Amino acid sequence: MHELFWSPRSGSLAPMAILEALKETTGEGYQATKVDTKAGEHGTPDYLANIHPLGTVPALKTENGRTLMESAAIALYVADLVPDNALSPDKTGGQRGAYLDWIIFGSTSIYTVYMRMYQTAQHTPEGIEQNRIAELAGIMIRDRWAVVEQALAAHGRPWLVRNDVTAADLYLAMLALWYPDEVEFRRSWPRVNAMKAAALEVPCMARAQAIHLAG
Ligand SMILES: N[C@@H](CCC(=O)N[C@@H](CS)C(=O)NCC(=O)O)C(=O)O
Repeated sequence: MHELFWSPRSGSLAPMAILEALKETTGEGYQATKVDTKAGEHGTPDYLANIHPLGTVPALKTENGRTLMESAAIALYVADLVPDNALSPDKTGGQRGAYLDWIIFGSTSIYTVYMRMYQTAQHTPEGIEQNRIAELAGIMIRDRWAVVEQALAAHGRPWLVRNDVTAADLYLAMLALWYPDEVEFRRSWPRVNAMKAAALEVPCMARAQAIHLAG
């Protein structure tokens, strides 16, 4: 059985949603192991040695014993296990490239910028003001959501990759939830906001969100 190490309001939301989809479609459950980051459980020698060497969440212990340590890798890996390409386009089809691109864009170009906004101290070199780093991250994150908005406007679909939802939408919706100003988000990037709202209504995502909110 897969084991997901997760914590509320973190990058474990989309991976959990996809595990929920796997459970729903195949009956294959997973173990959700909550990591109390406020209590520092992600920094214990055991967690660092056996789960994640950087002490972050999420992490996924797979059935073959390998532990995946990147949210995007977990999302991609589990989505490929969901039957009938329900959350991931076929490898041979023309949508696969865009699908991979959006998840990796989310994890490298958006997630990392949020970390500069929310964990500013860890991302500030000595001698530089933390406020300056957070301010620059704020500018960068707006540019990046504008890229997603433009893509949705260009093809006119509610979802990023195809006419129905993929793991890329769930992943980007998770990131959209982290924006600090909901009103600004809705006003500035209405299509992304609509995609986020629609993603939260997908049953697997709604269940994962409920678990995360109950936290
Ligand atoms: N690149 C990693 C980033 C993971 C990450 O930074 N997770 C945050 C929560 S969203 C975390 O665990 N922070 C705890 C800490 O760094 O102390 C991924 O995509 O999984």
